[in-house]
Amino acid sequence: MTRLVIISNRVAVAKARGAAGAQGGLAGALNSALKEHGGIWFGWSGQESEDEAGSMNLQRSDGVTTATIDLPGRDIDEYYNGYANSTLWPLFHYRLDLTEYERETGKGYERVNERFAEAVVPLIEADDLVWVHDYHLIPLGGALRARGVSNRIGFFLHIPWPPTRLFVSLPFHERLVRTMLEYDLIGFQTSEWRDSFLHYCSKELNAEVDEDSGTVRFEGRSVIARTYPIGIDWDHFQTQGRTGESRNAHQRLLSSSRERTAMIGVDRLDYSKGLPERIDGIGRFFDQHPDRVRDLVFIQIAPPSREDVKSYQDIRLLLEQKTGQINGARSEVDLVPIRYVNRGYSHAELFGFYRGSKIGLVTPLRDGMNLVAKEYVAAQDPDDPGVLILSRFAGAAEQLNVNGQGAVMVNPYSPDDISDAISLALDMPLAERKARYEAMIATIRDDNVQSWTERFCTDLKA
Ligand code: ADQ
Repeated sequence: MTRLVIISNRVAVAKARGAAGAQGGLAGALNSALKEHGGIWFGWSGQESEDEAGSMNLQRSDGVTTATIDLPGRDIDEYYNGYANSTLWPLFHYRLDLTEYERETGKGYERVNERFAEAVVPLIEADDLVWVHDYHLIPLGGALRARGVSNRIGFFLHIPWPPTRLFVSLPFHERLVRTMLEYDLIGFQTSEWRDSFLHYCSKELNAEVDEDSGTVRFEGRSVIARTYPIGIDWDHFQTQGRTGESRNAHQRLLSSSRERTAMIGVDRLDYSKGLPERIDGIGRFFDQHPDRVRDLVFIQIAPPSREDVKSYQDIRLLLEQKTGQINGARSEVDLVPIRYVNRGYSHAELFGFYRGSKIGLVTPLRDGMNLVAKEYVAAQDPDDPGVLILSRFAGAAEQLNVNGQGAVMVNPYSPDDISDAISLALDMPLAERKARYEAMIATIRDDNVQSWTERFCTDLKA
């Protein structure tokens, strides 16, 4: 069988089981694909190296080899905090207002991609399938080709691809996309992101594009762009839901919310997730229905992420302020309307919290997919399911908005829309909740992360 070489910014080794935390499903799926195919997972260790050279750390466990390198402090600043998280992340989430355009960090980004290529090339064997992940490593395919790697190389983008008129604000945009055309297969979460990419290739590069097959022909090479919506690790998640830890979390949530309906949000603390806008929507709901403060408790779980980047420090402050304002205005001695929890939980605990919450509020301003939406539905009791409220701007909307059934769709920028959706969900009769749940559950169960991995690898091989 062909070996698999996975390359991503960070390597999520299955150390202690369940400790993979925020990467849970994806890490598990890639680990199991690696176990099946045999192969290597290569990436940054997350550590800063003492010197420029940096050595490689190889580890083998359960038939999977992980290879990591440390990065010098300057590389971490320029590549990771800089270009990846202060330029590409905001730009690809349509946030030109937060995007920084610094030539120096752009150089650092290219330098680290070269460093990655240099380190990983000796590990690649003739028939290996190479699979590169996400926006940190867009130019890696080109860097590998320049070193003579002629294997099949695929790339998957976990985040959106922006519309051409936004993307061209990036200095050297053409240089970046040209490197992408060195891959054999490029995967996107939704057809919207794929179409934006094809549009760019045709309009800005004058490439020959076949929309149906997703083929892009350019300067003698051809690459295929397709959609592979990522899913959750259904079996693993259900197993987590049967643990004592999960049942405990479920009980804790129920007993603490008493007669009130619990509504939950679970996100990395990131401006793309629409958290302040969500709080505004909840504020609007309480303004419009002051008598319902006693019916609803909102629980927001949001562990901080990327804390070295200023826009992330800002969003945290803003969220604390907005939550504090509503709680200040609406709390009673025995009641706090919003519980804001600044930490992460295991998937077992999240399962229990989702299960105990009759409303799941997932309102990103823009999101590649959003697996929390799928996890929320997967954790529901089929005989008494809760209601998912979902942003139309999440990639998951392409699958979970099924002819007006499925999730209750909202525009996350509109507090009135969020308020209306909460009203609808609070009063929704059981029959409708079941019908909406039924419309979503098959795709969440069957289009899981294993079938996602398989589809991508099969196409890459072909
Ligand atoms: P993320 O932006 O991190 O991922 P998401 O898909 O919602 O977003 O979450 C990934 C995982 O993190 C989920 O399994 C979730 O349970 C976990 N997680 C999120 N918040 C958590 C919390 N507060 N505590 C514990 N765990 C938490 C990126 C893209 C997404 C895309 C994924 C996968 O931004 O659009 O869906 O990659 O491709």
